[in-house]
Amino acid sequence: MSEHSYHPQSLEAAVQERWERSGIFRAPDRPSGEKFYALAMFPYPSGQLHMGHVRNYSIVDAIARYQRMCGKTVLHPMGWDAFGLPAENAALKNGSAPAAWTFSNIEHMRGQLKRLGLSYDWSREIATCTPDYYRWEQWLFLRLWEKGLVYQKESQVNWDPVDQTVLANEQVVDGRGWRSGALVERREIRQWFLRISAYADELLAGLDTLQGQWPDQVLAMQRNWIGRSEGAEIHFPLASGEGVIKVFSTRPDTLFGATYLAVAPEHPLALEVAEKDPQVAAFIERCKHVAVSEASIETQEKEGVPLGIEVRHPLTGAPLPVWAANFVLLGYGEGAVMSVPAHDQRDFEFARRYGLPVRVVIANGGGVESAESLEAAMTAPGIVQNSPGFDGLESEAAKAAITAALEAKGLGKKTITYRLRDWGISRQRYWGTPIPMIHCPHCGVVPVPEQDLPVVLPTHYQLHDPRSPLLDDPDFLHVDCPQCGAAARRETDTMDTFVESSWYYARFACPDADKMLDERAAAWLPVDQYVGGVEHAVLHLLYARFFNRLLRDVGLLPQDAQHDEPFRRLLTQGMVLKDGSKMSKSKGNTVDPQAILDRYGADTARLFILFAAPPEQSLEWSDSAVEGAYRFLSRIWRLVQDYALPVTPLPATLSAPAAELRRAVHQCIERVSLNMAERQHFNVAIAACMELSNQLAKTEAAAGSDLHAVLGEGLRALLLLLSPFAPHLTEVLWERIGDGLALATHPWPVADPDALRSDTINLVIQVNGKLRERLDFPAASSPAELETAVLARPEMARHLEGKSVQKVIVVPGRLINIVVA
Ligand code: ANZ
Ligand code: ZN
Repeated sequence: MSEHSYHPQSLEAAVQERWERSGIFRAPDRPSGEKFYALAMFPYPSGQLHMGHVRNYSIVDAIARYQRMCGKTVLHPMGWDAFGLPAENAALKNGSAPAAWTFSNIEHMRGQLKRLGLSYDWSREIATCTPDYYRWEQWLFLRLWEKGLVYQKESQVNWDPVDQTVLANEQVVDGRGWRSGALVERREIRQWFLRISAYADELLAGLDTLQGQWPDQVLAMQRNWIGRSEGAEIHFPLASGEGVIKVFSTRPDTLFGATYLAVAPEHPLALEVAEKDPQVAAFIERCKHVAVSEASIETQEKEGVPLGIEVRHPLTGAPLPVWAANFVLLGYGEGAVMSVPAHDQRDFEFARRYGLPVRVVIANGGGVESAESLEAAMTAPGIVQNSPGFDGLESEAAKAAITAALEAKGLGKKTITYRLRDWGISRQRYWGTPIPMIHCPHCGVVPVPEQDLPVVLPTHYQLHDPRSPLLDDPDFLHVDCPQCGAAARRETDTMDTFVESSWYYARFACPDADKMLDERAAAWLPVDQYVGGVEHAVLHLLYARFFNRLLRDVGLLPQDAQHDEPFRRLLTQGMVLKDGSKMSKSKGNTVDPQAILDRYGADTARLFILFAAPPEQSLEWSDSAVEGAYRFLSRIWRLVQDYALPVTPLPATLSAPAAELRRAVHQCIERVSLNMAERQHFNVAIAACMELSNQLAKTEAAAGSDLHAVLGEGLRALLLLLSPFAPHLTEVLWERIGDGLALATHPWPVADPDALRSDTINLVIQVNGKLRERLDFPAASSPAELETAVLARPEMARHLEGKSVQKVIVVPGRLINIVVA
């Protein structure tokens, strides 16, 4: 290695080895002083790092390094989200075992991450597919079962009739099995659910505490997903015989406008009628072929069929017909709706189509609309009419009054409904955490006793078809019932892999604990800065927020506001694009990070990716900008190598050029610091460093001069400021011109207010409001002094010739306007 040229490969390897030996990035068990927990969403070990990873980890590493230099005790861990379908698919394709495939991918990717020089505490590495990790998930599952937060219910799956297996949604392509090509069928099977709905209110309220710390868009998506609706549960007694139909409505003020009821096609009442009525049965059958998603239900043609049943209006007793309709969701509210065609558009279209009555009960501004002339529903709130006993009330007041009247008759109550459904965690897949339950022919469902945990997932199978090998393994399946001792069968469902990623951030604090979490978790949590893709805006982040509360409620995290939320601040990084579209294997437009590392080194890759765009925006790949980042680092290299040592201390007073250079140095410190902490616009921070480096490069200073001393201070500052982005290069250069302290833990530079203060100010000179000149003046000049100085300038004579000065306006710090006539 020549001392005079920049060779990133050997330089970076040497620095990384030094970091590893010194353990400088090890976090202590408990933070001393102020802590900072920096975390990137951990990767799935697919085999190769892609640019999205590089971006994500470069962002977090810059933040972690900055915080470390600010004196905080930093935790910055890394691990692997290692269960999931791709391992099974790969195993089917090339005959490898999923475990072997996964671990060899981890090996390779760990090497790539180390090559990037990320400041991880590798002693905390976690792979979620190891029993040491997933056993705690099984342990928690048992606790939640005891608390009634786990239950089983029938739920639909995609069934591949040829491969005889349940398919994940992503394995269904155009309605067919990805492997067999067979038409997929819907099947109902019993599955396991976590009762996240019990936390809906708390999960919603918690979002308020994240305001300003999480992107608004993510908060809005979470709010929508939880979907809180205030309204009333209303009971309509069946006209013949016993019982009621319950509906949920957000508009009890429109109760007198209800002209019929509509129930979901799978509503028990519809199913009952279908047994005797072939027309109803045929309708229900037709509805089954529409996907169960809300989106497809919203967009379909609204259809229905009368059930031949009547209910009575809860307040007037008037008879209303009951229909089954395809737009009513079984899983929402009560699975039934009171239809108010005059004030709900869906109900309106349905009523017009089937000739059902329309009754206007909300006055819209001026006159009363006649039901016949309505062309669309009037959905706005207003003044209630046609509602005996409630006429003249405003909608909000009418809601309360009508709900109270229902409550008095025992036919309704105020209620809140959430869109959030319970979390189905059963997967009929092999490569996942076994659900620790046993099915006994006598006792039913029996939990695995705690002392028998973990239920270890066997890893020796060769996969030949997509069916879970657990189903055919007698050693796994057969177990004695823990309650009665009879021959019983182990549960073969495994957990959704979102379960593993719902608590890994807490386990990083205590990866070797002999319980799920120990008190180190409370000491390190919450994560101070979390960074990942916006594609996780809803599910992963919601599940992690849910789990954090579960961990609290089983006593593993403290009951205080400080620990309610797992991630204090969230940054969602933008995508990496090439030629305007997302870099992805399927598009064939990827750039392999390995190739960039081999050619330019890690510092260039990191610097490019942080300089190319603010972190939350998408980033367009550019070969020439990568080249530019490399050239910039090479220039820094030369600049520092060319500096004539030693760096001498600053003299007490500086000449004007030295003071000016020093001001530039400290302005740069100020700008970079602001963009590291608050704004997180690393691109602006790097641009400021580039600007300063140009200025330093232009400075010619004789050794021993005050300018030379300031140049030395400037180069040191530059290395400190650049170190979160290009940690290897800066560390090697720091050895040459630094102050002897280790760079990675060196105090972050602070802008000196004295240096920022300028001796001169630059003012605009106007004549009658027109810009004539820009001039430097001593900063301490009074308005009178400024006026005299300007008027005395020979250059002004030209503008003032033949005119008389009426007055001179001085706007301090900005401009001087000479008004002439
Ligand atoms: C009567 C009514 C009158 C309604 C009116 C709206 C306007 P959000 O706000 O999304 O919670 N609804 C209730 N259960 C339903 C189900 N299972 N499937 C489809 N629709 C259902 O929506 C609540 C409203 O959606 C409820 O208020 C109900 O219609 C309908 F002028 O009741 B409303
Ligand atoms: Zn038993």
